[in-house]
Amino acid sequence: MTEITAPKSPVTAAEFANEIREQLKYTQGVTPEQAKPADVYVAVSAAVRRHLVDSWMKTQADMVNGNTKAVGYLSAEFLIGKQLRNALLNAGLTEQFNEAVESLGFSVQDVVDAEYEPGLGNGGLGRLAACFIDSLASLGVPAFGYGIQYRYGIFKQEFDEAGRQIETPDYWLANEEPWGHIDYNRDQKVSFGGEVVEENGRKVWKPAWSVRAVPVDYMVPGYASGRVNTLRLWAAKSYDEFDLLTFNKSEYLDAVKPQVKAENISKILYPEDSTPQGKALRLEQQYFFVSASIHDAIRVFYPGQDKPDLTTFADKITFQLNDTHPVIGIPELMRVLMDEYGYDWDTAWTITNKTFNYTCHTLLPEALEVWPSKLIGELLPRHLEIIEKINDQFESELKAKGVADETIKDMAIYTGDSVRMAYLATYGGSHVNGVAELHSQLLKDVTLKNFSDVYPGKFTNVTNGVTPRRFIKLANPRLSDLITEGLGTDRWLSDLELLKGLEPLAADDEFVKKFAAVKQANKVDFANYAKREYGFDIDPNTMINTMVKRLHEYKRQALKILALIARYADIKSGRLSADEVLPRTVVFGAKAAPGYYLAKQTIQLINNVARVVNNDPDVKGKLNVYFPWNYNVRLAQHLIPATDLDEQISQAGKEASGTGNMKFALNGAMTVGTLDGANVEIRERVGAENFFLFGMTVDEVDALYAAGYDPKKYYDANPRLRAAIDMVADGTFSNGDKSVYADLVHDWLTKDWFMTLADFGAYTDIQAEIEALYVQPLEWNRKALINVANSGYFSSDRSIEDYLERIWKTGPLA
Ligand code: TH1
Repeated sequence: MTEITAPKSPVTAAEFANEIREQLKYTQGVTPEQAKPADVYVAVSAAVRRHLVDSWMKTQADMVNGNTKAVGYLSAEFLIGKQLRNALLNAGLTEQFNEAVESLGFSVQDVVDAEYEPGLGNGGLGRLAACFIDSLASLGVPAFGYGIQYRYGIFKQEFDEAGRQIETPDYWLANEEPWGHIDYNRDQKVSFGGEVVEENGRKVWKPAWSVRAVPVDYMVPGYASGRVNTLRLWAAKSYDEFDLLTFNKSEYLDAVKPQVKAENISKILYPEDSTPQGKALRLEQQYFFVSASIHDAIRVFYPGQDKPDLTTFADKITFQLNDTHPVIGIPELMRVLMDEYGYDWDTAWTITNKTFNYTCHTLLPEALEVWPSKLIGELLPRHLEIIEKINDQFESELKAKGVADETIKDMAIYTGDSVRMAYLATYGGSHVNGVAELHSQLLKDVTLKNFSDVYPGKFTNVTNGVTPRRFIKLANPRLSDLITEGLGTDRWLSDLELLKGLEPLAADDEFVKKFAAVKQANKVDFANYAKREYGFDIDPNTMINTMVKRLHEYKRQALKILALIARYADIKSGRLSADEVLPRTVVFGAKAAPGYYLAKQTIQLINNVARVVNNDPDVKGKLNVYFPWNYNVRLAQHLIPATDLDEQISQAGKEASGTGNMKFALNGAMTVGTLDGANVEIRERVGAENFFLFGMTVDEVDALYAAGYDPKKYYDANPRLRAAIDMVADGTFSNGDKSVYADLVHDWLTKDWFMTLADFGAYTDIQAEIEALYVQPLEWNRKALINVANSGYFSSDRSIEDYLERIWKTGPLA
């Protein structure tokens, strides 16, 4: 008997179909006969939302009236993906939806396809925030996600004829968006600029301009918890519509200037990943959402109170700072407590310190935000004063602790010229965490070493995780069914460590064959999807080898493409005979920041290698390369379940965690990877014999830097590497034009900052091991299944439980 704990439907399919009809009629004003799939999509979404409203209201009421501290997850990015299927799953309405839609004469696929994916994040950091709010709701923990409703999300990626990346705006709000509820009556005023004056011995900020922050609420339904939390994304609106006087003088553009300025704040997501973009508008965005959120929390938790007792604030809500982007919240809460509510400095500091915690997501020192003091002074003059005072207090504290003057200088939050947001966050909050064991260790030993020496108790680790609801249940229904069959229960969806129960089944050949059949069926599905969406002809009987992530030098897409070129050259030159070659389909997905020159050259190179290889009869059926454009959550959900081999090949010490690595392992892909980020922990759990490890360790990387790294040596010593680089240089992938990749080649041979050339040999060597296993499907799949069985730890539910215990000190609603 299989135990099923999934949420039960509140209605029958026929009743749900009626609800859809009602929505179509009374809200959208169309008959089922007139309706298009997009109308049905809107109607269904509204109908599901109605099923969630009672739980949503009850969750809010229990949160405000009870004694359970809430979590406020402050994040500039929430990469939530499409909403409909996830909402249906959590409302227990999936089957009713399928039947109802068909009974209305529509195809389920068409209705689901009508949803436009919101791209309100860049990559791992934004997707992590989305997984975390899903887990918080599923665990029944009261929480708000607080962020920005950008009008334009991450750019849409296209490729031109030459294979170059073209960015086009992502206007995701072009059609009706049924999930976000705009609540004009719960708006907040956010002010900027002006000056600080003294009035009656008190500092008073006289801002120069203000914008209206309007909340747009998204329900965040938990899985089988009966709880629905809120993702509150702020949209910027102008207080001044337009200046009628100016308009009447026919100066139409000038008349709308204030409006444009205000609304620009939430207009666009910055497309940089892992690097800061030092722009005034970015600081405006950060302050905008953080200020609105802090005021919103006071409104929510002290309803109707003019003089609330905010000394209890840290018992009502704990704010998690998702990287440095919301760190301006620390001086903002200080200002609110002192200037708006009259608390003294010390009381305000105690509350602020208890309220905030900081997650650092990177190790690249250049990626920690540093703002020019001048900019902060112009935009937020009162905050700059507060930051200076925090810095003074910090210096005295360090002196009193006997820290050397030199070290105190190195640790300055405020240097005079600039403000270091990571340092402000570390001092201003109670806890600091990294996102994988290795990363947290390096944070303590390197990036924030001085801070960890003085405040060792502040530092902790919380290894990232991913939600099994979206990334197994929704993305991979076949595997989900097989897991449930194997375990005899579907409880693994809310307790992923139960996957461990699959381990004995890895010894059962019949079960392993079923597991292999799931992968094969997923590959066929993906091939069809790739044909339909991109026009690709993927052969599902080849190994599907995937590398999807942002394009960044440290992630080393260059290593993959050079190895691929070497393989191509091997076949061309006859070094490898055709029947020695294991047929492979390599799939890339990656966006490059628009201003990141080498990353964009790498994209162009991948596209042109694909063009040359896929059109060369000499390698036909042996090697194919595809680069579907515009990698996003939807594509991830199709591609990950179909992947045999996943690439996690960053330079050791550079990838803070990675979360794609977890999604692939959980979906039964094998990983080829370095000892970096969460790869280390994945390998520990699935077993060294079930993971393809290669490459230098952090210590070896450091030693090689120290000894003086010269990439040219590796080029000279390895003929296959040399051949590959020479082909890029000589125009093989640019119709003979040697200039196209000249800068990329020059960088490889003279700088190679992330030691791609040094790891090339180890990376190509391990391919033999990979292929020797792949030709034994039963053994390959046995190992892949062992990966699934031992990856339950990488559920974001476990990450959230770690946050609750180590940092937030709160739990589920009673
Ligand atoms: C990523 C990290 O690179 C990745 O290793 C990690 O798994 C993920 O965060 C989640 O923790 C980062 N994304 C960003 C984005 C910006 C700035 C810094 C980072 S670090 C904009």
